[in-house]
Amino acid sequence: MTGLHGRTMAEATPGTAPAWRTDFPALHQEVNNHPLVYLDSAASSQQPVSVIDAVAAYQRQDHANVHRGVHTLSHRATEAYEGARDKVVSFINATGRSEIVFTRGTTESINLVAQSYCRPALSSGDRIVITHLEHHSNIVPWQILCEQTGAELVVASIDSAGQVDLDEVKGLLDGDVCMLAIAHVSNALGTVLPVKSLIQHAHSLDIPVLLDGAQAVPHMPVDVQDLDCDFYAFSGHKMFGPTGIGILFGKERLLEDMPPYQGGGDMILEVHFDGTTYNELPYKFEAGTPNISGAVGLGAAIDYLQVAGMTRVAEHEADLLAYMTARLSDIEGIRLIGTATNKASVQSFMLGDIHPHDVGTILDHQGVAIRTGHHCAMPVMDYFGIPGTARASLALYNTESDIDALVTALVAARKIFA
Ligand code: 7TS
Repeated sequence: MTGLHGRTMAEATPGTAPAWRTDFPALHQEVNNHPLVYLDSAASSQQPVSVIDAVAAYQRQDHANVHRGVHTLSHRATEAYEGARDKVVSFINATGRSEIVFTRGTTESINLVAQSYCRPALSSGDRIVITHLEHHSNIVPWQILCEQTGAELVVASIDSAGQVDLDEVKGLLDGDVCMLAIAHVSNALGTVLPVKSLIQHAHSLDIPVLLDGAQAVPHMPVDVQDLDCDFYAFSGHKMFGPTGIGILFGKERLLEDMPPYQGGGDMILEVHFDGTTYNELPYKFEAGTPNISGAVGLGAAIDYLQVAGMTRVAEHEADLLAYMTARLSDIEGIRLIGTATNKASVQSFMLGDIHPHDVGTILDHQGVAIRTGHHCAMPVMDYFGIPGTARASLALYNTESDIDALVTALVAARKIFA
């Protein structure tokens, strides 16, 4: 197989980015008469052929509803669905299946915690602490909760590099705080937050911690027992799996005490008009027919990442991010947004006074896919006083030649607007 970048399978060393690239069919196409350079994995990553094939095989042979049939296909579908849950358990080192709830994505996972864990416990005067760099998914569910309960949302500030101040966040935590909900990695800025230290401090005050791991899980090893977080939310489609499937990890003793988030089939043991008993974990939180093929694809994506090795992925992306930052810094008139000391996989920037959307459009004409706009992090844009940024985001399949193509396209964009 020859990719558009001229590499052959024979040249690609196994376990390196060029080899990983060959596994992703979508990367090997032309867009606007240029080889596609995909630098938008923070929005959604591409899928390896093993994921595409696993979903297709499931759809062709094994599809039926789960947990409810005596027939063979229903058994196969149940095995595939529950097998995917086992893969998640091992991938993030949860203590067991009861701690892994399948959801639609990070967004639903966070809403579930807000409504099921926090809402029954909250009263007026209680506080939820987040940071200024959160994705809207980790802002709006808490705003809704505050409207419902009279609780207060407290926001820890960021500095001009896009970092949170550990001591400031710690200073916001006291006995009235019922949740610290923070990103593990910022999607707009790439900042890696000092989550372990914050979790330790929060726990010393009996405050539970939710981590939004949407931008961490595809890029670094994540061990929820080592982190000791209480909840961890992430999405399948940012980790080389399908859309519409996500995960909520929750510590079993917390999930056990939480009421169901939604009612319906599968989440019950018995239903009578004089009372209903709920199913055991994690099914209590999975009302209705779930996204079975999504789970199958997610399981295959986890298999792919386990073989790739998350430490190797993290090392590759760290090298690539350093290369991208250095190359972008050399472009005349560029302003990098998000320059934290500890970063992962993302670089936002402004190119002179060219509107980010214009930058994105000109890059697309050259086959380079980046995201432009507020990245669902409007408060970050407010802080920097800008309407949005252009953002290049990396995944394991990117290479230095992708960065070179980005830089060439940006230099061309500057000339057009000069
Ligand atoms: N949290 C973070 C940190 C994210 O980056 C995203 C999606 C979400 C939550 C929501 O995930 P979902 O799968 O439930 O939608 N981030 C982006 C992005 O950066 N560009 O498009 C989506």
